[in-house]
Amino acid sequence: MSESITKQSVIANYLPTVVAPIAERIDAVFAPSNIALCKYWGKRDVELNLPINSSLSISLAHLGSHTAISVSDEDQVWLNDQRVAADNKFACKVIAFIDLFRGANGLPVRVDTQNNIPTAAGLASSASGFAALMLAIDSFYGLKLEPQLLSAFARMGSGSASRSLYTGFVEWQMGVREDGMDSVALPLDSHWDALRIGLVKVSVAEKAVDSRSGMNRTVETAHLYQSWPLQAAADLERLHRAIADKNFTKLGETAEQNALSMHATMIAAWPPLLYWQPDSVAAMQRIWQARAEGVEVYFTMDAGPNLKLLFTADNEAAVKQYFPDMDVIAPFG
Ligand code: 2P0
Repeated sequence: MSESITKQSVIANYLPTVVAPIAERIDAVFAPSNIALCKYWGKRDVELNLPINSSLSISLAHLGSHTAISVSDEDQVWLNDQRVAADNKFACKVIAFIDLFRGANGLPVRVDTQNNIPTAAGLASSASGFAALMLAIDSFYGLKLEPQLLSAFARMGSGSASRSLYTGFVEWQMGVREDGMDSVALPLDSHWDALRIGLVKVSVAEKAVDSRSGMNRTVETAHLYQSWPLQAAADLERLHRAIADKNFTKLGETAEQNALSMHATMIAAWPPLLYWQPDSVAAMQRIWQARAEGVEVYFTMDAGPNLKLLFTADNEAAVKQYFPDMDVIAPFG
């Protein structure tokens, strides 16, 4: 753990001496949202968002964030065509992230983000948001950073953003370096065309405890958390094998157990953290019932009440019988 290394000091090593816009505006760039099958939960360095465990995700194809940047006479942050107040938490995070690159005397900018997923509803909008912002900064300032640097820097905005630079399956390797420059995501060279993700929305309301505070609270107060790195390491290996073998049962079982293990550590935190609502539990029970009735469907959940279902294309109609309102995503197009 290093208290002295700052994001600014790490990033400065990789920037040109002068960082200035190369155009009045750049067209919006896109980054997908992602769902972790092996979760990122807990940091070994809070400043740099360095994780305690490696994680593995699947990107959500067309669902994510489009971000554009333009020169402006004052800093402005827009989200889904609405201007966000300058003292809003989201706007402050966006501007603070841009400051890491443009420096103290940088020109004011306008940042426009369009999310086509519900913001702060456990559908990982900060992942796609910071990944798209990183790509927009790279393009606006003409930085031409290598993919691994883009991933490492996006991670400093939000850990899960490191994974949103890529489509398909992505592994974020925890790394061991103090400056975190080996804590980057890499895409897996695997396609799984038949894989489907179902989004079951229980609530799209803003959550009371964001995942950043939730994970820090869990690390600090839950004794049960000590078992998490072992669980995550074993699950990561199982997922790699399941993906290589196209073994859907193994993939689904591992993802569901991983998510429930993460939630167990949250429940064991103090004050306790329970992101589930009664409808979340009802949905879990419906999934277990579906499995008992021979329909192969599994779920994963993040720091929120919504469920993400995992199934294969041949079972889509059967799963819809249980969840008629779910949105279905084909992550491999
Ligand atoms: C994940 N989550 O792997 C896990 C599972 C939530 C539960 O990554 O503090 O918003 O910005 O690094 O990336 C959400 O955490 O946290 C997250 P920060 P982030 O998807």
